Amino acid sequence: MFDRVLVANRGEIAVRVIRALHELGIEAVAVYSTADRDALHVELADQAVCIGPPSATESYLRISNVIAAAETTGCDAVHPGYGFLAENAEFVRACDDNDVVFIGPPADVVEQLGDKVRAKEAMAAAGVPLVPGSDGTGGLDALRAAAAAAGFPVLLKAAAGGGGKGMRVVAAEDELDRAFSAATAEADAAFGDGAMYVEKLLSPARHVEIQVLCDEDGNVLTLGERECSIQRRHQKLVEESPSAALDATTREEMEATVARASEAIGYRNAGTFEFLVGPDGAFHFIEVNCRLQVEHPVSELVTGIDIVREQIRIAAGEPLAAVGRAARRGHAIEVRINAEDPARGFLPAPGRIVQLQLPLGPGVRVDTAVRAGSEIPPYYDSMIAKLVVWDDTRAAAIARTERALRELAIEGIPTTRELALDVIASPEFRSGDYSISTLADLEHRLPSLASP
Ligand code: MV4
Repeated sequence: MFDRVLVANRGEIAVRVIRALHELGIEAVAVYSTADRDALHVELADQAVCIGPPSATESYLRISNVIAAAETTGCDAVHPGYGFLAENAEFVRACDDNDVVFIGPPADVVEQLGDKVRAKEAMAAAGVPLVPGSDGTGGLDALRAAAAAAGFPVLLKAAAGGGGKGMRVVAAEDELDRAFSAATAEADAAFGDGAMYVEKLLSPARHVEIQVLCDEDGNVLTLGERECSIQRRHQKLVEESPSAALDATTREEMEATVARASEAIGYRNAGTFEFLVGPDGAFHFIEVNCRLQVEHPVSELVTGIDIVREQIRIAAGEPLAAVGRAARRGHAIEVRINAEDPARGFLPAPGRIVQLQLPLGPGVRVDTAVRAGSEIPPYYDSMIAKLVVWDDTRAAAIARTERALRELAIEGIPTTRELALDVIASPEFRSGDYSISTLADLEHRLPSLASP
């Protein structure tokens, strides 16, 4: 096992990883920008290294600084968390070159799956159902033919994109030209790669993902699904497991598909396979996330497996204790609390938290790095806490989520707490019958968003 691990992240996920390290008897080394000098992750770590000024590109994203921090403190491994360098193949290679274990999949796997077209090719070869669309990237003519074959409306997607970045809906043939030029330019500017592909737009659709763990011997454990359809502008707001969209047969088919695909591509460590589930209940692969995800606690609560601990054990060469399907029990719901102002179109609203009362009690977990007096810096993600709740049934978990959200009190900055309360109270959420467009449809009649 490792003696000392660098935590290459900040905020709640850095704290989450430090906790797992300490429980394994491993020393944690934090990195921080000058904006995070007084942050909780710095305080909880055994050592901390300043890696630059507030701007993420000059600190948390700067590979040379992160590697230097690992080297100078004698770390055996690096945990990247999510975001920042978590899915950066160049960073994984830099770790390899410096004999620091990257806690995640190998560089070539990260690189292959980062290219969404290569990922789809690999999935097709493994017999994973895809959304109809182009076989690869192409110029306007190739994409026009693929779009016509799939049928409009289509989605134009950037091969280097993901998570909704560089995506465009094209309603009809005569819009393809303009959309293609704009999307190509945008993707080129954002990713340095303008390559495009098309897919038929699946609608209404649900966003359902499967969590997987793979050890260094190639053993695979699937931990079931997370339903992530409640989102606005590609930011998930509520996640839950199990999903009301899946019956037992479909769930097993999805998990068997993911297990087979993981073996086929030589996947290692924790990963998430994203699918769209159509109105007919059929599932279609969209992408793989080669990292620990924000919503991982939902799967932890229904399986009892500490995913971060398993990531560390796997990276140290230890085998999975169980393979196949992880046993699960009950229902888990996660609500993200963001420092955003609903009165200003959910613009990030950094500032000082004056008062903080976190919910406690049975079945309640809060992952956060903020406390009373914390200054939320404007440079990073606006998510400040995750409320994660477990209970025996979905109805009980919903009641518990409402109870915990009401207990939560944050003063000093606006947050998405009230929006979350409204969503949880909505008949759409309570019925379990919702899709990725439900929140947008709901917004105009939610009390928290009513004009004063
Ligand atoms: C789609 C889709 C519908 N049809 N692809 C968004 C994130 C990225 N992982 C893939 N995404 C989607 N791909 C096809 N062929 C719907 C989404 C999608 C979405 C689209 C618009 C607005 C919100 C969305 C939320 C989740 C998924």
